[in-house]
Amino acid sequence: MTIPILRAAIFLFWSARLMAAAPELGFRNSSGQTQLVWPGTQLGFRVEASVGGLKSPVWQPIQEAASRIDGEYRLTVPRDSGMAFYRLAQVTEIGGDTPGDFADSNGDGIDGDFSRAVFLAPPPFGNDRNSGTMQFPVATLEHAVELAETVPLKHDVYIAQGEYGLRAPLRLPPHVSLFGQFDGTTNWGIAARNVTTISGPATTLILGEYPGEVLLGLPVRLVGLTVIAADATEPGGSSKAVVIKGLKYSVSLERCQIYAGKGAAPGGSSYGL
Ligand SMILES: [Ca+2]
Repeated sequence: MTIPILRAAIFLFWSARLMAAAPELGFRNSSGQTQLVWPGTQLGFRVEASVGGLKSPVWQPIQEAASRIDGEYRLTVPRDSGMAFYRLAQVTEIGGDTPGDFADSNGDGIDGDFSRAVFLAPPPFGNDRNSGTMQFPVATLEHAVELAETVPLKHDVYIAQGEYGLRAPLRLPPHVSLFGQFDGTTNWGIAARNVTTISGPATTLILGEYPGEVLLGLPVRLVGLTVIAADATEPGGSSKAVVIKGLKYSVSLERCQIYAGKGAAPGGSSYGL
């Protein structure tokens, strides 16, 4: 039982020397299983296992996502009678995992692609002085959308459960998608039971007719959100939760609940979408 572990240790040392950029992969025994560990600050790596030994290695990613606990990534692997070889490999696919399907298909540790997203969570975890990463999310939807519009390759906002209040209607840029239902921990797990609410004035979200819009050909998705518009206050005004107007790109709303407030007399109406 100890021999496979020893072999793995030797290879990991050799591997770390050849690939200086990769963090060192450590291991420990945990309740009769083997736990692979690496620093929690090293985002974007996944564990691969070789099924062909070391003479003719065939590296395949391990499908299970690592958990980030106490400042380190941990991944428990089965201990059987055969030898096992593991390495850390950098995840290079940009856009390789579409969020919202509750699966981590590119092995970077979250449902989605952390390299493409701005992260948003309620305070105190979220803070608009942060840079919007998994460990340092921002706190307001307005600022998250601003970052997603301006930071290269970051077109998505991943939003933790909680309520985000808008003081004014928010017009979404033409290539920014919003994904709710994350859990708001540093692991950024996702579950259908998590409720992410965007509440705003009588008009809350607006899509289309963005000033100076540049179309990148990216579909826009709103996933796992509850949008609540306030009652209209101006006489005759309507309450509109999501307004879509003059759209030149595709938008999809998935698993969203949209609630308009009451229209104001005389003749104001209530429009969810
Ligand atoms: Ca992923």
